[in-house]
Amino acid sequence: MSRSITVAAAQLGPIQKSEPRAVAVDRMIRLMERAHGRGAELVVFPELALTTFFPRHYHERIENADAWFETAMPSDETAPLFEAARRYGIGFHLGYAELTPQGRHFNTAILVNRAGDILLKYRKVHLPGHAEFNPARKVQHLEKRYFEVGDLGFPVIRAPMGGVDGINMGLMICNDRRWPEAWRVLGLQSVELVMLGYNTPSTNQDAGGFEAHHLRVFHSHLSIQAGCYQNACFAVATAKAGTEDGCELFGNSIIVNPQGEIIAQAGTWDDELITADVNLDMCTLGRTTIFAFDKHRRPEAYGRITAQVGAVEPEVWQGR
Ligand code: CDT
Repeated sequence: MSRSITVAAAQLGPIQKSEPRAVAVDRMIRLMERAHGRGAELVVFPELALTTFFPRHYHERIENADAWFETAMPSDETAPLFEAARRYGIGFHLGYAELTPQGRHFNTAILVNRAGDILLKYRKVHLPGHAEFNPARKVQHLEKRYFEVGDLGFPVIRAPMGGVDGINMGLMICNDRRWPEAWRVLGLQSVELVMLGYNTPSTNQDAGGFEAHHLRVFHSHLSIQAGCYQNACFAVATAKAGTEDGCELFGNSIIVNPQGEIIAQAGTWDDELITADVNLDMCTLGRTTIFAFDKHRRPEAYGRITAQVGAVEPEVWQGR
């Protein structure tokens, strides 16, 4: 029996600081309705999908940022997404800011099935940016101020999705996609479908002229395509795009196959649905040949990957 599923990236255009969650949720439900019309069985929404990308806004008193966080999932405001999942028989992935009952703050993503059950939760590990206001920056990126490093590792779950009995599904969030370690930890759990959302500024303020504008999208795609190829999996990568509160985020959401090819790509920087039919059996080739981990990996040579954080300088050749 074919292990095929139709997946969708539901890119969101900008959400302004003044816009309440209900506006975003309404737009997401319209995208789910459209996805259903196109036969999609799983919809992937972006990182921090319910609000503007608030880490660009500085709150001197950190607790004043709590208004951006969800204390329950579902909540009264997000329940309509879960109802839409049941109504349309569609699973979904949602990124949001999580405030736990213990007062901990995470940049979180969940995977929900068509019955409205939360199958998997992931908390972002690679937090970019800085913790203090930086007067040298035109736009702040305060993820390190508002979030703790995720404490759930990179989990993968095998569960029914769409018409397929069991799919190995894993999550990462935005900046994680640039880290091969994140992909490989998912790959080592036989992940077949990776879902990720992102909010990525169109310009790199730290580049100092060394990163041309178009390379922003190139680096995002390069990372996702390499991750899929090297771990023999599919990915659905969904942007929040457009100009939020004067700050531009790029779109270019993509769906990628295990050969590393882009099989669908968004063309706008607004609400946009892209879909692809994904045959999970396509993962078998890579994982039984060039990337048959059990045959070819050499962990005894990879010690530095987990033993070390920063790079050290190499030994210097002393000459003859
Ligand atoms: N949200 C997120 O992780 N964005 C980063 C850009 C950071 S620029 C300081 C990304 O890797 O896309």
